[in-house]
Amino acid sequence: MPIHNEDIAHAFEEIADLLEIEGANPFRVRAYRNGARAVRGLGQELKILIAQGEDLSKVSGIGKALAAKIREYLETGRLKALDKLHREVPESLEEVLRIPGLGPKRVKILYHQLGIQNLRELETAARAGMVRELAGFGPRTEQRILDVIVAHRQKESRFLRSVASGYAESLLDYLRATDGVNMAVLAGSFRRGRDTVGDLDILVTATGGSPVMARFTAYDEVSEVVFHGDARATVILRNGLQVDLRVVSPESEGAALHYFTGNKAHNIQVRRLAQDRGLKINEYGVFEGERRIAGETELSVFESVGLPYIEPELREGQGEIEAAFAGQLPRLLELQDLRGDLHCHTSTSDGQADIRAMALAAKALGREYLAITDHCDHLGITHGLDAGRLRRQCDEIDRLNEELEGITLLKGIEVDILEDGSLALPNEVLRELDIVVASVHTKFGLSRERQTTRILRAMDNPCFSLLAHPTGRLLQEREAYDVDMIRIIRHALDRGCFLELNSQPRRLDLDDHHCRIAKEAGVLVSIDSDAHNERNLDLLAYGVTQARRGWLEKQDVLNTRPFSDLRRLLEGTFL
Ligand code: DGT
Ligand code: CA
Ligand code: CA
Ligand code: ZN
Repeated sequence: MPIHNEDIAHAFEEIADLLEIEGANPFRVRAYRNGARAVRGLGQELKILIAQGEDLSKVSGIGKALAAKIREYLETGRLKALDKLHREVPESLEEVLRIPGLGPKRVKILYHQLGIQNLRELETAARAGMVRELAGFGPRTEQRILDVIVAHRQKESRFLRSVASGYAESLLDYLRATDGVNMAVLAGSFRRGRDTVGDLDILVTATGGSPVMARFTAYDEVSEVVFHGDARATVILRNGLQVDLRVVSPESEGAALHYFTGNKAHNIQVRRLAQDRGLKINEYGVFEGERRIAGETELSVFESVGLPYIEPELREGQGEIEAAFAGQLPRLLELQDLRGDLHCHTSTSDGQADIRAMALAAKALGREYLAITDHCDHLGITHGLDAGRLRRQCDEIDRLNEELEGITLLKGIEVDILEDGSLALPNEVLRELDIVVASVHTKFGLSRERQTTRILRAMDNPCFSLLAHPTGRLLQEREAYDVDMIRIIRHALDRGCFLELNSQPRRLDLDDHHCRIAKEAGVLVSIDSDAHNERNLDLLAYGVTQARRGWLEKQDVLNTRPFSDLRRLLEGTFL
């Protein structure tokens, strides 16, 4: 994706909006708005103008400061000023800002006077009649805000698994505390482990007469009841998340669980197998004529059509039925198979805890090893390490390894892959390390060919160990950059290096599809937390779920290896 004038204008407008919310000097705000207008009015792509040697600072509305910003954006694909604002202003305010009719001026008032940080809080305040009291708002504006929020919610697409799970847990606990309820669990895409979910599907088994339906629709967080029947209801929570509830009696538990876990393609295949045997499968059971022959457990459903149990993460209609019949279902990776974590940050760069604290926290989670991989000093990453500071960090790791029992620290770095495929630190520095985690943090917009070659070339460096977050995607925020992942996977095999499955819920990169390709190619995947604090070390659970969707088994994953084997494998990446 080349950078167009519109991209730059848009970034300037975003800066202006965020500055205005922060209450910045109005002249600064106006400068960015004027800059956006000037850029849109140029009539010629900025890249070309610069190549022609045009002095942008002379263009009316741009000036010296913005000219420098334009160059920064064209060269790096980012604006530090915008990144900084994104860190300062609550991210959720931007969803408020996107509501038509709510410009930065009004958002600023809502934020500073009512403390509103997101749409949900705005809706609550509007329903409580607090918004109309603000200067410049009034009852009609308040009503319009509510209308827009409701319409917006219907368009709201998918939710991150990590976001949905927070809401799901409290709702499940609430339902479980209802008279007559035996079981309340999630089915649907959540149970299949998808990284985002369209809605939550809750299955409850309860004895007849349980008040669970009424309790569900009366749940505190429900903002709208879409449908309400005897065995089925659909509601929308205040954050916009839709929840479907199905209630069945306990003897249908397995059949219903299978039916509502899906996906559709998997369900259709299983139903066909049943038809071939003269059976009928629905959410209540497996039937031969009128007689129920299975359905209490999911296993009984599978067995009724001659299948072994198939894990929910595999139920995508992507060959799992065929594999099951061939006796070739994978024995899926489990969280406790992971022995270590090969990517994390400390307060030496942009993390929040020091090395010792990270080591102790990892040990408490049962990890046997942890690679310390702070950012290197490049493109102004806050407190990135240069060669000198890295050497001091290595000394500290040596000391800690002497002192700490039960966990081994690896000396590492997260080094930038530059545009030409070289690494941002010289090999004489990298060679001293146990692991070199390399990643793309700039120039996301290169063509597919150039982006792919850039990464292949980086892998050719004998110091390269592991490609972090290989596609750079940020779920619901940024598309993957355009690369030929198949070629990268093949090259990793040739070079004896590894690919990461980054466990941050917004990354989960590699995705399930590429995990499966890596496995088939014989390239080991490393499931890492990329933790920036002690708490995030447990994000590995998200990575494991994604890995399971990618059919990965214990032997397909680098950090299931005991430390001595890991060492050897990492040394193999050094020529
Ligand atoms: P999502 O919500 O878009 O992330 O994806 P799913 O897979 O959760 O889809 P959803 O919520 O529409 O349906 C949940 C599960 O229930 C789905 O995996 C298959 C099953 N299901 C839903 N409706 C039907 C239906 O009419 N027939 C059959 N056979 N299965 C259904
Ligand atoms: Ca669903
Ligand atoms: Ca659903
Ligand atoms: Zn990182």
